Amino acid sequence: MIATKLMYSLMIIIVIINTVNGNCPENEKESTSPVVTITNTSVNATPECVMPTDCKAWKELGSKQNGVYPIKPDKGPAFQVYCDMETHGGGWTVFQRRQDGSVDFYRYWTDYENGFGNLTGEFWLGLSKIHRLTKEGSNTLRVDLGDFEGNTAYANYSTFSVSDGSTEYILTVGGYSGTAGDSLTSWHNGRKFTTRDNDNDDDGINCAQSYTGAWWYNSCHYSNLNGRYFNTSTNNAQGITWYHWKYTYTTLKFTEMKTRPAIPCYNFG
Ligand SMILES: *[C@@H]1O[C@H](CO)[C@@H](O)[C@H](O)[C@H]1NC(C)=O
Ligand SMILES: *[C@@H]1O[C@H](CO)[C@@H](O)[C@H](O)[C@H]1NC(C)=O
Ligand SMILES: *[C@@H]1O[C@H](CO)[C@@H](O)[C@H](O)[C@H]1NC(C)=O
Ligand SMILES: *[C@@H]1O[C@H](CO)[C@@H](O)[C@H](O)[C@H]1NC(C)=O
Ligand SMILES: [Ca+2]
Repeated sequence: MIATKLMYSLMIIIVIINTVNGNCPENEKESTSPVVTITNTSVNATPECVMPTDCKAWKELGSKQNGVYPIKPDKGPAFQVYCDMETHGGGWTVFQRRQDGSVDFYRYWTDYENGFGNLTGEFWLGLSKIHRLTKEGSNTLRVDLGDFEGNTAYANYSTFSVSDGSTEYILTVGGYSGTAGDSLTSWHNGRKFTTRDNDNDDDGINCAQSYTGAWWYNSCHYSNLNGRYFNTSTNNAQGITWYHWKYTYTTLKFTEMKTRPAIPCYNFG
């Protein structure tokens, strides 16, 4: 009953938003399916239509397919994200993926702030968008990992948020459970973000330069998911690593980072 009510509320809100903005084609109002077809999957492409606040809202609207959806988490502009609708209940807004080394992740501050890559391939959604997704309510984080032998593991965090640009996107993370071990809380909770051109870490060197990545470095890291992509399993802390899974800096084949509200939050005010 509650789910049905929420679904109707969401649908009405979407119609209102779209009518106010007047930016959806006429025929879309007649469509019974909320799924929209996205042709341009670039992180910086303009979304076609104003839509729900995140992937969890899309999921509750009835969308079951993984893929690219437009979202509008706050009063700022809408943007596109990749929604994982399958993993552990679905409704996850994915903000990072590594899988084949096709995208260069050794980039500067502006790129990490705004995002880069391809939402259906490798990408970083952007710190400013991750902040907008996590600044309100209670959010969770899930990290999915895969190695070159075909093993997978995950880390689940009951607390997750990223502060705004004026505070260098401080990571707040805690409440670990999972199979990958916790390579975030002890060294990375409360840390600012560091890139090769913006050193906010707690080490004499620039950790992003030394470990060819960009992360919430301390002095320096137990995890480096934006590190260099190696095409084979290697012991190299400059690569994509999650120390507490392997207890070595073994480079990984696959990573995905995703967030989801902890409790339903339908505050459209
Ligand atoms: C997709 O969007 C990006 C960013 O706006 C733009 O540079 C690119 O040309 C677009 N690609 C297509 C195929 O429309
Ligand atoms: C995005 O990446 C996917 C998977 O690698 C690829 O199939 C697709 O062609 C890419 N799209 C663009 C616009 O580069
Ligand atoms: C992840 O954490 C949430 C809440 O913190 C918990 O309810 C859930 O069972 C956990 N999931 C897994 C798969 O460990
Ligand atoms: C890894 O493989 C990809 C795709 O074959 C290739 O483009 C890339 O250069 C390789 N990277 C390294 C570090 O060997
Ligand atoms: Ca430093």
